[in-house]
Amino acid sequence: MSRTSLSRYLIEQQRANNAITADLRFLIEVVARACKAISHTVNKGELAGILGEAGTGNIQGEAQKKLDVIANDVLLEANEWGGHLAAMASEEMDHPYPIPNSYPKGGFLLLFDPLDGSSNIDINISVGTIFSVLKAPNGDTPTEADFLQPGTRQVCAGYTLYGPQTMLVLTLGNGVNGFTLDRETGSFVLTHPNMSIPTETREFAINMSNMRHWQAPVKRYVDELLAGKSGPLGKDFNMRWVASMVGDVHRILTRGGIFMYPRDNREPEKAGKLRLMYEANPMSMIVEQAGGVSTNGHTRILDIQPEQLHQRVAVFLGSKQEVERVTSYHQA
Ligand code: AHM
Ligand code: MG
Repeated sequence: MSRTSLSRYLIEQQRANNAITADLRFLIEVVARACKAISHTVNKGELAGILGEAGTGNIQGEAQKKLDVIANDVLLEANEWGGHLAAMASEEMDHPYPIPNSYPKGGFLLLFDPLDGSSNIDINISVGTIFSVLKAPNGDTPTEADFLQPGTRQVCAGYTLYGPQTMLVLTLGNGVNGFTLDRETGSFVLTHPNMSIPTETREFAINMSNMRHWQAPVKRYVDELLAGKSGPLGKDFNMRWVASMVGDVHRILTRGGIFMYPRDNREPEKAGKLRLMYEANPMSMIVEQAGGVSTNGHTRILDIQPEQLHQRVAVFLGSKQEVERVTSYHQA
């Protein structure tokens, strides 16, 4: 059986469906190439001396791991010279990275969390890269304000999961497709066409250790999940928490579930832990394109007008029935 490579899939999308331009196709190929390099480095682990702390912090005051910094550099270097981008922004950089003047500029903005799930790096558990693509509104000299577009304006979003297999999951706005890296040929192969999230589920994901800090609607909902068959939901639920959003979302795309990272009372000024532009928006586009739902408890995440590049947001995403239920509890 002949397999479809990522390159062939993208060419066919460009030709048949006009879903993407040649520039966007090139952009995705470059991101995929960078993810292969990151995958290779992640696989080497301590053999390459790349585990542990970098000794630096990012703008959110989080300690950076060596691999956070390496993955960020790989994505910057891969994407700066090709002429497809106007600028990049990363969870690990204070400000946007304009394309150097020595290179031609293109019409897209690329945003990424270079290595999501940092707490899993040193313990050999799955991590991932998340990315989002927007159009640059003002030509080739973008400002920070140009990035502040709602998630509905994303032209493409994806993630690469560095797990037992390395997988790239991609949406161009017409469904979700999963590609597995064939390490022998070096190409991503379409293995999971038309991924879709079941409407109903019996599985939830939340960091339960924060329970005492949650707000009332989330407490109520999780109490009902835990009450199982004899409770108001009338069925038993199972729990999984990878602590890598990429891993948790990938499970939900594969067999359904609900993922929650609510805002809580530890740091009431923060609207959650996860970042809107690098994590919530791309994952929400993927989840919606797979038939799921994604909200911050009140509104659709993709409709939120961003105010800051690094802003945080509460996240409830996954199987429609459960995300709608917990969202409705916030309105009660
Ligand atoms: P990171 O970008 O610093 O790695 O943080 C994001 C991660 C998500 O991947 C994951 O869902 C969450 O943080 C885990 O949080 P917790 O440490 O509370 O389990
Ligand atoms: Mg992250």
